[in-house]
Amino acid sequence: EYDRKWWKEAVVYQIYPKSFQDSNGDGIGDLNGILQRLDEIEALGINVIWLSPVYKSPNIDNGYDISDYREIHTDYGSMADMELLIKEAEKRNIKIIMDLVINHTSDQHPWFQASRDPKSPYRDYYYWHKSKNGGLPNNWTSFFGEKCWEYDALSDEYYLHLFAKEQPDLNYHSAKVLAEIKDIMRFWLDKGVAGFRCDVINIIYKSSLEDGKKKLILTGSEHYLSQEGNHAILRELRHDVLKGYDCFTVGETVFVTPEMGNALCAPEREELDMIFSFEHMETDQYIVKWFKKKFNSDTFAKVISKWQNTVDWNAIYFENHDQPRSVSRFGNDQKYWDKSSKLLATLLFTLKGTPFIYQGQEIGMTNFDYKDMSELRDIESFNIEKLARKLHIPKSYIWKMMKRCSRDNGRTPMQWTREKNAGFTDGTPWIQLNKNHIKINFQDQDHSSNSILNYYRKMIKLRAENHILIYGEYKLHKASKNIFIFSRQLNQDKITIILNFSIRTQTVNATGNVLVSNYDKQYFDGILLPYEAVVLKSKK
Ligand code: ISL
Ligand code: CA
Repeated sequence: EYDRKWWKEAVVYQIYPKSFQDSNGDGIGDLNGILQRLDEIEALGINVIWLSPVYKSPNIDNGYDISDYREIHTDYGSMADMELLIKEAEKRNIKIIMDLVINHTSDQHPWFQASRDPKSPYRDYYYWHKSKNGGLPNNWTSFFGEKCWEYDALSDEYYLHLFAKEQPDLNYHSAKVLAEIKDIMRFWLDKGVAGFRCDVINIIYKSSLEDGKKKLILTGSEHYLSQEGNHAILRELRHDVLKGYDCFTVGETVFVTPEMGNALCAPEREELDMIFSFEHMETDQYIVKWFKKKFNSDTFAKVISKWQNTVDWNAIYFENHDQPRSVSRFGNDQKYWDKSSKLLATLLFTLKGTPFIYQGQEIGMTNFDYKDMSELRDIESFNIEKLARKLHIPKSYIWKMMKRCSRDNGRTPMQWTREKNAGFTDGTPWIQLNKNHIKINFQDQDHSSNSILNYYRKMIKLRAENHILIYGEYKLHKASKNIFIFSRQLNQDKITIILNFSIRTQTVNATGNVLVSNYDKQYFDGILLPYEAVVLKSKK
């Protein structure tokens, strides 16, 4: 028999609260808005909601810069609203996991403010260092295209920040920091949350602050990527906190190979339960995401396959709040918008692992239709634009980079209706809606049996009813000529998934009874239409 776990059988829905549903007309999504949409989430077949940060925060990085881990941002509501949301979700058998952002805090966090005084007991909560030879303490570079050190006049020293300068890194060499984090985790677990999505969790421990080997990106990263000390912290959190609760963790882990992935989430390691790996999301880029190459579905399929074969249980995802929309990226958001959205859904729910849907993905939302920088809101985009201008990259090319790669592609408000502001808000949205909400919206799709939304519902139901799609062994059959074929096997049963990632009609050799087809085929004759996806059932 296989190792049954509720979080393996679950389908997770990620909510980016700011862009999901506004309930009070201030243009910002909020907790009450989520509450109003719980029925829709339940009807989709969701078992777990991952809530992107709703804590108190100056929102320099939309909540990934926390100034109080035990308070709700007033934009989103109150702690009472949060408790009600947990309770109402539970009534619908939906659990909630929180975003745990512990690599850094906000520079407005009281710990950081106190730590600016060299004599403060909070001084060692962060990395404070003197200038070295008149320059910065080391040569590291940040995730957002800047230097990693910021000068603070109050203490005449620099502090480390791997992300924006408003996000100082916590120092895990201090036992006090880890003790604080454990308390914060218990605080939320005691409130009834069912676990955490752990932000950049494999870089929290810096083994040394020495200069790094000069690299095109992230100089210095060999001193903090998945260090032994990082593994030790994860085991300690598991042992001292998580073990006492019925919960799970999914780690956002950057720059990991399948082998490193195993070291982070194999069950016997007792660290994380699953991870978001990035390799498949990086198949359409050169070195950094800002330099895109043409999407190649064969490479994509091979990378996915490699992970399926190496890591026993992983998070399956094609979108989140940091990524452009999958249909615009891996599918075709024009003529084959419907078919390719459904093809990607077919893949999402038939791979081995826990599937994560990002809000709007279930209705095939696409990248933004903005015209210039003034419509963007993301700090990463602003910093990269600044850097690109400094490097004399032509303005028109910079805008092209933004259009394809900006994180705001995934942050346009949820398209609920065809009306003005798409039912997201009665006020002025904090970020512009995509004008295509007239064509792409929840309400229309809810009423159309053939919609992408109803295809998602069907696939989620199919997965829930067929343990073979959850626990079955994965096997690759073909990843070439834009055709991806794999199977899942359990006991005597076999399910074969056949995907045509192209606009060409192609033929393949496969037989079985049709379980699902994005062309509503009743039987399969080996001919694959553009972006066709078909799931066949047979005996081994
Ligand atoms: O978004 C990325 C690429 O554009 C990633 O490099 C991203 O910065 C990285 O995956 C870490 O992301 C997480 O931590 C960041 C935050 O800005 C992201 O929203 C979050 O998902 C810092 O907390
Ligand atoms: Ca609001």
